[in-house]
Amino acid sequence: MTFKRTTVTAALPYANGPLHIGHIAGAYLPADMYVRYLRLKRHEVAFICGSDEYGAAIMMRAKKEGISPKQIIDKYHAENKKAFEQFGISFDMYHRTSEPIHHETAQDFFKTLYEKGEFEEIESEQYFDETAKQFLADRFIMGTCPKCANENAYGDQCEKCGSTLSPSELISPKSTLSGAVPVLRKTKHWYLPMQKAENWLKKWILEDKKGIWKTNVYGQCRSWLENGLQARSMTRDLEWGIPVPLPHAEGKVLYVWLDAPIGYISATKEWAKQKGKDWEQYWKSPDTRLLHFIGKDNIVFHCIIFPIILKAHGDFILPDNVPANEFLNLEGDKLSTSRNWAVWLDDYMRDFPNRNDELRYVIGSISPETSDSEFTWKDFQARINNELVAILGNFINRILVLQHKYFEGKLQGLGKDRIDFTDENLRNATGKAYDLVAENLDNFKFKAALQAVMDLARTANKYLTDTEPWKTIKDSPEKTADSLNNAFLLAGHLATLFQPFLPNTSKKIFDFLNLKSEFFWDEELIFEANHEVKTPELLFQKIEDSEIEQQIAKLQESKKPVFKPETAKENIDFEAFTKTDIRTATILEAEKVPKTTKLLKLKLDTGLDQRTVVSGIAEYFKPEEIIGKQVCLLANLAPREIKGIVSQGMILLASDADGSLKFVSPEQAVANGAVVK
Ligand code: B3M
Ligand code: ZN
Repeated sequence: MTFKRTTVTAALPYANGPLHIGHIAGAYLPADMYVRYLRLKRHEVAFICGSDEYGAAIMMRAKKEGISPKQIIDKYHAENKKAFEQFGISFDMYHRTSEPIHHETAQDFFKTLYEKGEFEEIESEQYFDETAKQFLADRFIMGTCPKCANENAYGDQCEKCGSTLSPSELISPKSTLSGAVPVLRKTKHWYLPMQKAENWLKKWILEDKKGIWKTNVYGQCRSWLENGLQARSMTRDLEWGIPVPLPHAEGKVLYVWLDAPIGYISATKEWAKQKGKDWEQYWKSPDTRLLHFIGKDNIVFHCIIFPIILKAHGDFILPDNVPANEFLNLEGDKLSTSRNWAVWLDDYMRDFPNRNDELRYVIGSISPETSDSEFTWKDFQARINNELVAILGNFINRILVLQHKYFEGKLQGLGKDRIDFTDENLRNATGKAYDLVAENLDNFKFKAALQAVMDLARTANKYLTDTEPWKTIKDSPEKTADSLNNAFLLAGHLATLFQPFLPNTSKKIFDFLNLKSEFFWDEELIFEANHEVKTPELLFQKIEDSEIEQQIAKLQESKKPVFKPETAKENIDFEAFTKTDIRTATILEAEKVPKTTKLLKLKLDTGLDQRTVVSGIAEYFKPEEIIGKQVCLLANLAPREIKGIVSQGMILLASDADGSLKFVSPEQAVANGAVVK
């Protein structure tokens, strides 16, 4: 089947936070490289994306930041759209699901399926928060994981042991909105009976896509299908979402994973309207190829649920391929927005201005295509310095320097008007590189494709070393001119081949070569005799150790726990406070309490007397290091026996962000027994 056009979608990022390199590696850079490649092959492409602006993820961020969901999506839609543009992800349309055209499209979709009887109306019991007066999405219920006893498991997943849960499995569930214990309340929703689609899905995926879809994608679909599909509710009791377009559906919205993929269609509609094109060609014509670029956590939604919806609606094409990537990890740990363990795209562009291609190159070289991969700043530096600078940059610089040194920057025709390869090995190597890059990109193997281009750059350097133009210039300048001509042709093809991966670098090389700024894949690249190339500039700057050290320090800094102060206690009146008798005291002796790990037995001079106090500070202080230290003591705490020792009072300590304990002491020594008031 030869396709007339390709619709490429990239997962709609939730507009609930900034973009990081994991997003770029997972979906957006592969999609961009692929689309740039298609455009260079003169294919008709629609590259579609936008912000995913509904669902619990948005509401949770709004609650966390204490602002409305609308404010959240406006903030992060604008930020992410700008960051994608600045980084050079070349969408044809970056839309957003809060736009009216999307509401209409998603509601029409729902109504069509409803009227075709594709949904089952089911009444069930869901958790309801009587304080917040709303039903609770799974993410808004927290409790103890039945599998690992993690007390902060969510209603849909335990992040500690990774188990997928349902709210009813949680032990002592609580609402994260109000802290109340939720109650079960009846509610009606419209379910998609996915099990009814199993047969055609098994044929379409397990047979027709076998050996075509990537093994990580095919494998996940197979396990979903072999485990049997369940009916899944396509509506939710949430305030924030697209209203269910039915009577008696107040307070109900479309399930975000029903509306979001339809966002690809509404975005295409908007784009086609602006371009005077027919959107239906991109979603309904059998001669259109539909590709979804996503991360592995979105596979089931794009390979099973969305195709069921498309097919149920009728007359839509199904995705031809879904080349999902695995995850990118960072410095030995999972990238995490919530733990601020990330390289934020904005930060990168600010810290490394005009060096987007360097990041594209590194991420492209470690693309997590079939398994998770690792980003480290040391590797970032090594790949840039040892490959981009030392191989590609060095080659381009050398030939420009030599051409100006020997021939005033003019390519010598050597009796011909047009300059083409005279070295057949080079011509063949170049032709092979095009074939290798095309074959790998056609199969979404970005790492291999990128390395094939870099290998041609290695061939170019070797060609220079073998032909030694700096030596042949003495006896045979024609030989030198000829070698350099071949080298410049190679440089032009390198620029063409790097275009999908390093668009800015390609433009720079074409500029150095004094050629137009873009070449189609199959376009002839020939120099005229006496073509003048420009004076050399550096293509890349080396990454210095200090730059990397600064980035690693920044990451370590972010590892420091974000301090969450304990909830404030209720107010007391002044009289209650006056009942406490807090005094300064000096530690005279300190020793570990036998058979315990946390306790120290202290002897204090309280100014009133000398007394023994047992304190749970053995994990934070060595006995010998605190002798002589002046502390504050709650002196009139009733004596109590601890491990057989009568403890008379309590030392005051502050629990720091990392959980460590620090003494509360007067800033200057005062007399023991001084009253703290
Ligand atoms: N926003 C999930 C995600 O960002 C979701 C993708 C929607 S694609 C239609 O991982
Ligand atoms: Zn668990």
